[in-house]
Parts: sequence; structure tokens; C-alpha cells
Amino acid sequence: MEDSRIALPIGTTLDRFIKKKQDEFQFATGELSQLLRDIALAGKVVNREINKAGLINIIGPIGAQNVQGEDQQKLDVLANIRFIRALTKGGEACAIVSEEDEEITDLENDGKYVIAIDPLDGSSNIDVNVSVGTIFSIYRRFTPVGTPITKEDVLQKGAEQVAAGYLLYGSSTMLVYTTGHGVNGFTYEPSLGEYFLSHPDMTIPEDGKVYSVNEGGYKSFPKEAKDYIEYCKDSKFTARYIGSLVADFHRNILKGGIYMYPPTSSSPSGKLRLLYECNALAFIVEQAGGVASDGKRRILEIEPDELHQRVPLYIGSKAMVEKAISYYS
Ligand code: AHM
Ligand code: MG
Repeated sequence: MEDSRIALPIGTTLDRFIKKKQDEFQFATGELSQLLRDIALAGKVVNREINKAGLINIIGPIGAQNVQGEDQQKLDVLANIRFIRALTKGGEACAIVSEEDEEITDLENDGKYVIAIDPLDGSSNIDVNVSVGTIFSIYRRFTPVGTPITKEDVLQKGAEQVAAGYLLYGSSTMLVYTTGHGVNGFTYEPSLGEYFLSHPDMTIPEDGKVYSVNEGGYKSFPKEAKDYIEYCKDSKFTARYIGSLVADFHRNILKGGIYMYPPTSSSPSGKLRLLYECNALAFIVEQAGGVASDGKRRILEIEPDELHQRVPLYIGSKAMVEKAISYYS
């Protein structure tokens, strides 16, 4: 059947894009659209603060006092505040699970959506002016509106996501998201304060030659991961590792590649968190034609049992991830 969806040109503003996409769905109420706008707005605020990070470090605590009166906060905590505030004000989200908070934040409203978010991922890279990101997943709440939020609302497998995305605060700031109908990337133009469609219908190359892994952990990786890394070296692949998941992932989605965080002796389930790091990127990579696995299972099919659960991650170009997980079988 012919796809009746309207292709929107490069340069379309995010607002217009969201509106047009909403119009394609009969009975859409606009709540998801508003949620995406809220996240995009909080991303602008975080972007502004990240851009000042170097100055604040140079001036120390006095300079830090200039940031909205919340000078004692580290940027990751500050980012958490920005996103939670934006999501709380909007009213579309009823609960948030964040890397920064031990427990679920119940917003005690009639919102339909639950958010899992890593407000500032790769935060150890901020002090050294290297790219960082925000990762988010959006789910429909599981329990009826009007009842207290439970873990069931949050502990949904990734396949239940209605939307997911990331912000990359890099040489330019980008918002990349999917609602399950392809992946689109928007570049932020700070002087206009707008995101513009710059990467329509993103697809990841089916194969690639870049592998991204912290090889410092090599000795404690399982044999399967070691064997795949040896295969990458024998194949004369290129190693690229930033240590900011969003940045490594974004490069690989554009150029082709694999990112992996295998189990290690100190982190037997790997380091990355299923709910607010792996699921969102897994949804995006699949929408872009790639694969995400923990070595044995599709990431999106893993039933979570803890908010801050960790999983090993192999994510990226289809042929590369399939090759990596072939060592597990
Ligand atoms: P964080 O959520 O504490 O920032 O940790 C997640 C980050 C990822 O962005 C990155 O890929 C990974 O941790 C790097 O870990 P390592 O320093 O072990 O290589
Ligand atoms: Mg993180």
C-alpha cells in the first residue's frame, strides 16, 4: 500500500514537524506532541547551561552562582531539575523515572504517559568539554488514571515505548527521536532558538567498520566479547570510543558501526541501564534499520524487574551486531 505520509523538507521547524505528524493520526489528542515539545524545550535550557560549563569551572563557585540561582548543583543534577520541571508543568506525564532519582517520581496528575530519562548521560565528559547527551523513553501508563503510580507503570519492556529520543550536546546540539514511524533528527540553531529538521528519515548503514568499546575492561570481558573484538582487529576495523553513549551511538548511526558495553568483573550485567539508556536507543536503532541486543536477547524484549537495572549492550549496524552476537550462540 502506498505510504500517504507527507515527507517534510529539510529546514522544517520541529514544532511544524510535530504538528504535521500529529495531523496524520486520526483521534490524536496532541498530548504526545506536547510532551515532545516539553522535552525539546528543556533540552534548550540544558544546552544553554552546558555551554557555560567551562566558564563556571574557571570562575569557580562565584561564577557558578550565575546559573539560575542553583549554583551549587552539578550539571547532571541541574539537567534533572530542568527536565522534571518541564515534564511536571506540561501535565502529560504522570510519572518519571530518572537516573538521578532512586525512586519513581509520581507527578500525581491525570497524565497518560510515563517517562524514563537519563537527563545528562556521559556527565564525566562535561568537565573536559566533550559531547554529552540526554536519553528519554515515553510509555503509556499501565494502571488506570486516578490511581497511584506503581512499578508496573514503569517496568514495561522497551517494545511498549510509544516514543524515544536523545539530545546530543555536541559540536551542534541535536534532537533525534522516533514515534515508531522512522527516525528524524533536528539541529538546534541557538541564535534563533529553534530546532530544524536536518536529518530526515535516518537509517543506519547495514554494515560498518567502526567498533566502540572501552577496551580497558577487555581482560574481564566474557570470551564472546573478546572474540568479537579480536575479529574487529583482524578485520582492521577502526576503534572509536568517546565514553558518551549518545555521542558514540550518534556517530555510529550516521557512519555505520557497533557500540558495545559487555559485562565486566566489576559490572557483571554491564554498566548501562535498561530503562533510560538502552531501551530508547534500541527503539531508535531498530527504527533506523539496526539491531540492539544484550548478546542473547533483543533489548526491547527484556522484561525489567528493577528501575535501575543494568544490561550488557551491543547496538548498531545490523551486520555488525549480528556478527557480535553470533559468538554467543
Ligand atoms: P553515566 O550515566 O554515569 O554518564 O554513565 C553512562 C556512560 C555512557 O555514556 C558511556 O558510554 C559509558 O558510561 C562510559 O563508561 P566507561 O567510562 O566505563 O567507558
Ligand atoms: Mg547515563
